[in-house]
Formats: sequence, structure tokens, C-alpha cells
Amino acid sequence: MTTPGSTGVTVLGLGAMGSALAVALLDAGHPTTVWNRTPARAAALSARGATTPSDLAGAVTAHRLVVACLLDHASVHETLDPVIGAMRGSALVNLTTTTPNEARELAEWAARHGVDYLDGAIMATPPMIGTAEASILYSGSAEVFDAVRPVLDRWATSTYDGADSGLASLYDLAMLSGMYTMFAGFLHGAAMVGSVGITATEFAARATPFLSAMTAGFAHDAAVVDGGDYTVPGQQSLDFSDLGHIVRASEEQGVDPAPVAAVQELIGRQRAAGHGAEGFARLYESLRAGRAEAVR
Ligand code: FVH
Repeated sequence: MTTPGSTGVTVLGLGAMGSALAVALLDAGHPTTVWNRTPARAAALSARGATTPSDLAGAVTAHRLVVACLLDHASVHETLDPVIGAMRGSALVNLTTTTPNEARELAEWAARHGVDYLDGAIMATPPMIGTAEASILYSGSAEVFDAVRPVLDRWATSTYDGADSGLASLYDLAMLSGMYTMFAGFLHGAAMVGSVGITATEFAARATPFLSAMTAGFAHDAAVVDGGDYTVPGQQSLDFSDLGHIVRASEEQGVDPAPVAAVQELIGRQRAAGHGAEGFARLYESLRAGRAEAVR
């Protein structure tokens, strides 16, 4: 039996990302079959040499490696439920963004139909695909990852995070949580200085080196969290970290303090529970407890 991917690849979903993935394969000379719910989106790829079968069943049986890059978890089921029975013995690499549990559900569903499942989380935008800046995280079937690695490496630096199909998604969404929270904080700061006419561009020039330097603190906080001792010397205490003045300054400038108020609320929970003298990293305990009342 042939190795999945060695004779070609089928790409399902030709939105911005799916099209970028298919173009990278075509540019590398991989026989590539494409399918999209709205067929017109396949025309440009057909002109570049992609095969465009008349129906989905033809697409998923054209090759033993099927890549899905659809909108969300529901669209994966909506697309593949009717044809999964024809995919027995194939490998499914799902690059659609899902939650970890949705990825695990898809892995179990695929296994019930004799399909090997590898989940992927794309840490890149479509123009980055095929460049050194692109990264894709994978988890699930190690056999599929190893077998189709030459295909995966056409798109990005490929990292395998283990057999748990949900892990790639978990890393992805955890990193995006950090990113979005940081961007919200930046925009809040921009609104604060914007209240006196300073442009966001001017603020970005000032904030970028400062915030970049602050990321060096991740490793220190991580060591404290992993050590589990929030009293170790050298930490900024939660009492010292009171952000009430930032919240007040924001309100004085007529700016919604929501991002920084959320951090202040987390600090307040730990201080109310008697941990004010301990380090800022103790916020981790509030977050992992998961509920406002569950402060340890
Ligand atoms: N674009 C990006 O920068 C991000 C980077 C990180 C990873 N994401 C995820 O990649 C998935 C696809 O993203 P996309 O950018 O290609 O998304 P769209 O351009 O909106 O295309 C969506 C495709 O999904 C098809 N589709 C939607 N619903 C269904 C359905 N119910 N059944 C079948 N196909 C469906 C849609 O088809 P059509 O509207 O053209 O008929 C597109 O092919 C996504 O998970 C991102 O989170 C990208």
C-alpha cells in the first residue's frame, strides 16, 4: 500500500488559507486535487494545475492524504460526514481551527471510520505559507505526521506535539489568548494617550520596545509558577501591583478601563484571599481555579 501523500494530496476548503496551502503544494510539484463547497473558488487553482473532480466523493478518494481547511468544527462534519465511509485507510489532516475537545471528537470519529487523524493548528497568515516565518503545530497520529512530513514541510516549520489530538489546538488557542490580551492592552494604552491627541502610531513606537523587553519576564514567572512557591524573593508583590491608579487614570481620561480592570480584578481576588504579599505570578492560581469564588 502507498504512503499517504506520496501520490498526491486532496485539499478541502479553498478559502484564503486553503488556497494558500494548495498553491504551495502545486508550486512544489505535488499532484493536488482540490474541492470547495462553492465550486467557483477552485477555478484559479485549476488554472495552476490542480485537479478539480466533479464531486466531493471524487476528491476524497483521489488520494490517501486528505487535508481539510474549513471554517470550523461544524463545517468539517457537514462536509465529511456524507463521505467518511469512502475514506477508510486514508489519512485526514485537519487544519481547521477547533477547540481541543472538538479535535479529540474528530479523531475519535475518524478512527471509528478507519481513518488516521492528525490535527493541525496554523500559526501563520495565508501569505506566510511556504515561508520560513510560518509554523504549524500538529498532534494526533504520529504515523501520519512522519509519513506525510515532506508534504507538511512545504507549508511551514512543522512541530509534532504528541498523540493527544487536542494538544496542537490547545497550544494554538493558549498562544492566541496571550496575543489578543496583549493587543487589547496595547489598544487600551493607545486610547489613554489618544485622549490628549497622541496618535496610536506615536504610541506604538514608544510601546513596542517596552513591551518587547517585558516579555523577558515570562520565563521568570513561568519558573515561579512551575515551582509553586509565590513567596520566593525577587517578585513584584500583589500588594505592590495594585492597578487602581491605572483604572482611575483611564476613567479620568474618559477611557473604558476594561482590559486593565480585568487584571485588577484578578489581583483583587488573590489579595482578598490573603496572598497580597506574594508575587504577581500568583494570578495563575485564580485563572486555573476557573471560577471567581475558587481562590486557593
Ligand atoms: N486566515 C488566517 O489567517 C487564519 C490563520 C490561522 C488558521 N485559520 C483557520 O484556517 C481555517 C480556514 O481559514 P480561511 O482563512 O481559509 O477561512 P475562509 O477564507 O473564511 O474560508 C472558509 C472555508 O470554509 C468553507 N466552509 C465554510 N462553511 C462550510 C460548510 N458548512 N461546509 C463546507 N465548507 C464550508 C468555505 O467554503 P465557501 O464559503 O467558499 O463555500 C471556505 O472554503 C479556519 O478554521 C481558520 O480559523 C486561518
